[in-house]
Amino acid sequence: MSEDYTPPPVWIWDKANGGAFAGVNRPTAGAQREGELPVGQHPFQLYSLGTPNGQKATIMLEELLELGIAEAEYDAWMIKIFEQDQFTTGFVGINPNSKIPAMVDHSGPEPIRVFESGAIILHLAEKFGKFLPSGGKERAEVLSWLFWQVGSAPFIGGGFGHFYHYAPFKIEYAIDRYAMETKRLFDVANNRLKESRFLGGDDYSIADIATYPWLGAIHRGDAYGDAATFLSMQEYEAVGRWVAEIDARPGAQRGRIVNTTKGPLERHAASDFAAAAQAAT
Ligand SMILES: N[C@@H](CCC(=O)N[C@@H](CS)C(=O)NCC(=O)O)C(=O)O
Repeated sequence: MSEDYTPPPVWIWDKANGGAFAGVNRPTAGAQREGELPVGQHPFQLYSLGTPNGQKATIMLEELLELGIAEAEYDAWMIKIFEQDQFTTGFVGINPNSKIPAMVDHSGPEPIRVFESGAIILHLAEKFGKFLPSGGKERAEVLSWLFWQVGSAPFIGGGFGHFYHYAPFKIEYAIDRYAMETKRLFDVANNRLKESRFLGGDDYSIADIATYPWLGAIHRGDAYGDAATFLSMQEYEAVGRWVAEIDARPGAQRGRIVNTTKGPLERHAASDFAAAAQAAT
């Protein structure tokens, strides 16, 4: 592997080239081993991990529970992506893309699988009529910001985060390209949040739930080493105001720590948060 590289006529997979993700990434899809998914008692079964994409689903579920909607009770099972849990027959059966989060909705006559974080929070918003306006320009605005986030996340994570933090050597061209795009995305959000309390409008919505785990982690300095300094996060004051407002929401606080070492590794009941906090002391 070298920085001075001329592509051959045909690309051939070299396992050693994956850097931090060498054990995970493959150029093929599909199950790699047998394995069933556990199923708990609650209507929603979530198979995930507490990464920003995983947090979108758990924040949404915890926000619904915070509203007193008991029908949104869920079991969160941990999918250890570095141990290749996403390649079992069970997981691939609910997400052919082998990425967390994936969910099964058991609340109806037959189980419904939902994969892709954006699809999961949209499914829940529609099911419970929460965090998504019912129509008109308000709904269009929330969906626009939701899909903006889903489309942008790979430039931040797979682009900037990968080349700035995880890549085995630092490539200036790649870091420049994705730092520029990540800063541009922060500026898009900052401009919007200067004129609007939340991304979709006056009310907190699934657009915020999708975007907050990504922008919040970088703005707070919790992601990719010292990325907050590198990307001059102090320039994005309106994003900081919005992150602080969501940081204070109990549902967001709980949702951020599910399936992480800071909270319950698996979540099956509200009491799991207190148990995890006590175990940590
Ligand atoms: N577009 C997907 C992306 C999900 C995603 O990238 N998940 C990562 C963790 S954040 C994953 O499961 N990676 C495992 C792998 O690539 O094998 C979504 O939003 O749900």
